[in-house]
Amino acid sequence: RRNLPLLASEEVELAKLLLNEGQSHLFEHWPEPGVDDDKKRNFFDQVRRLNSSYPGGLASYIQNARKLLADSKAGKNPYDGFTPSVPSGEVLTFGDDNFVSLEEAGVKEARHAAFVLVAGGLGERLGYKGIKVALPRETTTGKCFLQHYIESILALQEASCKLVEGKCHTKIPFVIMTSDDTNALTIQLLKSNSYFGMEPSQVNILKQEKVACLADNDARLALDPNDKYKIQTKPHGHGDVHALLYSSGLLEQWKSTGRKWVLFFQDTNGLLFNAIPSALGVSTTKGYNVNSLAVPRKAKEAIGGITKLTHVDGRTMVINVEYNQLDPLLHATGHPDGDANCETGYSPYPGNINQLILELGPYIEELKKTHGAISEFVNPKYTDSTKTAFKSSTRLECMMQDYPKTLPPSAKVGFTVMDAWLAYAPVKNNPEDAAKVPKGNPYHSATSGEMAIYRANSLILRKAGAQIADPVIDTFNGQEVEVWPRITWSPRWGLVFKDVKAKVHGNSSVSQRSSMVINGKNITIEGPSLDGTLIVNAIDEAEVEVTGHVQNKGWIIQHVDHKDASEKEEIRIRGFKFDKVEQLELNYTQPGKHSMKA
Ligand code: UGB
Repeated sequence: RRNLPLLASEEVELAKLLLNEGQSHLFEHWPEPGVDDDKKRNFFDQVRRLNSSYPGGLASYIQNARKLLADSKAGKNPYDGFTPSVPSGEVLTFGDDNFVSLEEAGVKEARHAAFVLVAGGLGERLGYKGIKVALPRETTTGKCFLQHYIESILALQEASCKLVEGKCHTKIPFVIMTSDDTNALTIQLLKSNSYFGMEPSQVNILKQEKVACLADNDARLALDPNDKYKIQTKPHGHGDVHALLYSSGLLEQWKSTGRKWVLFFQDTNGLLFNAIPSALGVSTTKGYNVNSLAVPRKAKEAIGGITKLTHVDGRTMVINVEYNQLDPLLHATGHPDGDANCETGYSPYPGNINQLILELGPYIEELKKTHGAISEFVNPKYTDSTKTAFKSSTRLECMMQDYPKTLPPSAKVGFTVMDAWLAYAPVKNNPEDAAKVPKGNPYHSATSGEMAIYRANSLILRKAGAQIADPVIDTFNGQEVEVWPRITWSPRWGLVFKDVKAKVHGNSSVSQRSSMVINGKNITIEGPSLDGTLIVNAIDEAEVEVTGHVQNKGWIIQHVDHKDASEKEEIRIRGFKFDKVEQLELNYTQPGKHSMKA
């Protein structure tokens, strides 16, 4: 008290809170009043923010930390008493009758949905300086992930409304969770691109706060090494999204406007919207309170495994076991090979892609109890086996997919498995790390993320009846990948398989060296044979038929070394670029029917 400036009563309460929780070291170095008073006030501003942004306040944070740190020191396993087994869920096959009818059910229901993108992570593993949602999803159009996500939501909104009689004014709400690391750049990206066509009122940004770092096993808060009046902070993880949604009041607002579903997704999965309509169809037809999307998982792949956990006391739950915990859990429960592939060549545990569909009503009821607090964990790096000191400060973390952990056994928790080629191609790893991924496991890099889009689109067109050439194998940034024809389309053209099938006729063919960009809604590919590059742009009111033979020099793929500083970072990390030698570009800006015979 001697060294505190004259404090407002709230600041006194915050100081007491810290002292009661064993944090007197935070004040020990403070000089007498009159010295650094502004800095001392700023310190309390920070403490106020840390206190109000954590469910239960800073006292709860410190108490939770003490408990988790003690458990960690004692080597307590969070899965003690649980036996893992392989759960059963919905397994979908792309393009079959069941898939098509689920897509239809999902599109119909989409007007009752709200989307939430968690985009607070900086992507240290990718080694890219900007925000990840600003990265091009693919480079035939250069459209970034955020643009693709927004265009996909708008396409769903339009298609869903079309299915109901009369006028439909639904605007699907879209929330983006940012952090101090991503907030300003995300807002700037939206504003400088007119929200990519979405109405600004549809978009809500919720910024997550970081949490205090912990210096030791007593949960003494760490001071910032560069500022002795500041508590060091680090990200708390994507699990923050639940508390933020709860405290924002948006959930109640959505409920009052007839929303039924909240769909969560991550920052860089360019294939995700291929899976959304059918997965939402599963949620609605099965009545799932929680539906997690999954893909077949390669053992040791850095995605969590969806696991059925059975406790000795009889409790069971189906939950994600994070990738770094699955192997020790399996070893500890009589599986000597740990996280290993089975005879299918995949782990028997489906891979969690962190796309969750929650039913809004039960979600709100649960959050009324928990206020969005999610089960946390701590991962201190100890200096030695006595586990008495940390190499660097640590903090509590939480994950959004742990939401079902607090649900009662009566909750309907399910999952939906789809082919990875259709639904999952994240961009997470930098070129060096990706090149070290064991052969046969996915790279999760900018290279594989873009190539996966061409592969998926080629396979979808094949399934629709078109003749798409086989891929060639090539190596970029040390990663061997399949190079399929570079085919992309706008979400409004091919939202669901039925749309694609209706717009592509069986005698169309595309050679391996070709690129095709379809940018418009009513464009029918009436059987052209393409050997080169074709770009078709059309306004909605134009009905365009493309036919005939298109032959030109096309776009040639050039290798780029990731160390080549003369190239832009977003090109270097993918390891290739297009030399746009020749193309046929068709632009339809007038309404009416158009036929193009090349
Ligand atoms: N994110 C935030 O918004 N805030 C944060 O504080 C941290 C992250 P990572 P991770 O599907 O590929 C997850 O780092 O956590 C956002 C699942 O846990 O890319 O290693 C961030 O911006 C795992 O089970 O992934 O692994 C990004 O959008 C598996 O499903 C998202 O959270 C894996 O993703 C994920 O952050 C996967």
